[in-house]
This record gives sequence, C-alpha cells and structure tokens, in this order.
Amino acid sequence: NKESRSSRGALIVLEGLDRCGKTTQSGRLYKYLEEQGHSVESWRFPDRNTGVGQMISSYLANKSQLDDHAIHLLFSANRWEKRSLMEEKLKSGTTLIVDRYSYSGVAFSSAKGLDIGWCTAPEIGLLAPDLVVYLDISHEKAAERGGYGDERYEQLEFQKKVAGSYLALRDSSWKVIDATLSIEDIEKKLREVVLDCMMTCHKGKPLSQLWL
Ligand code: NYM
Repeated sequence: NKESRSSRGALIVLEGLDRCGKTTQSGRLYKYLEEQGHSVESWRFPDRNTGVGQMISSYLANKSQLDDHAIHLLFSANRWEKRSLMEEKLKSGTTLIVDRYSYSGVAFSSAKGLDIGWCTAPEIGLLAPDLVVYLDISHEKAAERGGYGDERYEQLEFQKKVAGSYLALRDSSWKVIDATLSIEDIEKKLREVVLDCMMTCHKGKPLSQLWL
C-alpha cells in the first residue's frame, strides 16, 4: 500500500566495548525482525569485505602498521564507501542493524590520544543513526568473558580508555542497556527500544546527518 511504500527503514546502531555482546545481540535482533516480516539487514563496521576494509583488517591483525591518523581515516572511509547504499536501503524501507559505527571510530581513536574534534570531523555528513544502543559493561567484566582475542585494541588498559571515551560521547538520546544481564533479558530490552524507534521512522521521522 501507499503508506508502507513511502515509509523508511530505521538506522539502528549498537555500540560498546569489545566483548560486550553486540554481535550476539545484532544477530538475535536481526533474526527476530526478519521472522516478524520486517525488511531488515545486518551490517557491521569495519566492513572487511572492501579494499579499505582489507587494509583495516590487516592493521587490526597486526600484519601492518599505520599512523594513528591514517587508520582513523580508513575506518571513516569505510563508512563513507557504504553511505549511498545505506541511504538507498533506508529509503526503500529496509531497517539496518549496524554493529559499530562512527562512535566506535571516535571512541577508539580518541582513546589513543587523538583530539576528539579531529576524530569527529571526517564523520560529518554520514547518516545519523535513529537509535544508538550502548551495551554497557565494565572493561574488567568484558575481559572475563573468555578473554580477548589477538587483535589490536583488545587489551584491558586500552579498553578502559575506550570506555572513558564512550562516556564522553554518550548523550541523553542513547539507550543504555546493562550488558551483564542475561542474553534473553538484553534481547527483550533491545527489541522494545528498536520497535519503538522503527515506529517513529515509519511515521515519517526524516533522515538526518552526523555530526550535529
Ligand atoms: N574500531 C571499529 C575502530 O577502532 N574504529 C572504528 O571506526 C570501528 C568501526 O575495530 N576493536 C575497532 C573496534 C574493534 C575493532 O571491530 C574491530 P569488530 O567489531 O571486532 O569487528
């Protein structure tokens, strides 16, 4: 019908420290929404499938070295190269669940000591999420979850700094969910805020841009 053709999808972003459970929750949310008959896709950044994504992947695996500014801009470029497709999907009514976005970019790079304003600049003009969900866990608790992998950044002291950066970035519009709850409880809370957001978008909330 006319209404559903003109209504857009929602841009949902999940953020949090490494091992906070984002990937598990994105997967479960995706499955749920799909089963409910929504048009939905599961995305993640970095998107390691592109040329830029492969450079990022090699950096994260410690197989290449890059200046902190250079890798920051690659992460940002990786979002820019997906921007038009993202807009197309949203406008055609598909909801996107995105595992990490610009906030990861700013939080991880500023945790290395880069200026926040400098980190934010290349993100200006990307699509603004309709909802940011922060899965909240302390760096100590996250580290207890089977330990970190071998990737760059997956270290206790660094994650502590990242947590501080996220705290500085958070605003009142973010939905913060306690990531130490059971998988099912988190899933339930997540569904609530997401369905609510999808409804708002469906009713005609316009798409907007970062970083305002
Ligand atoms: N990361 C992720 C950044 O440093 N900047 C970014 O812009 C993004 C999207 O990459 N430790 C970091 C956070 C993670 C790492 O992400 C890889 P994942 O979700 O483990 O694939």
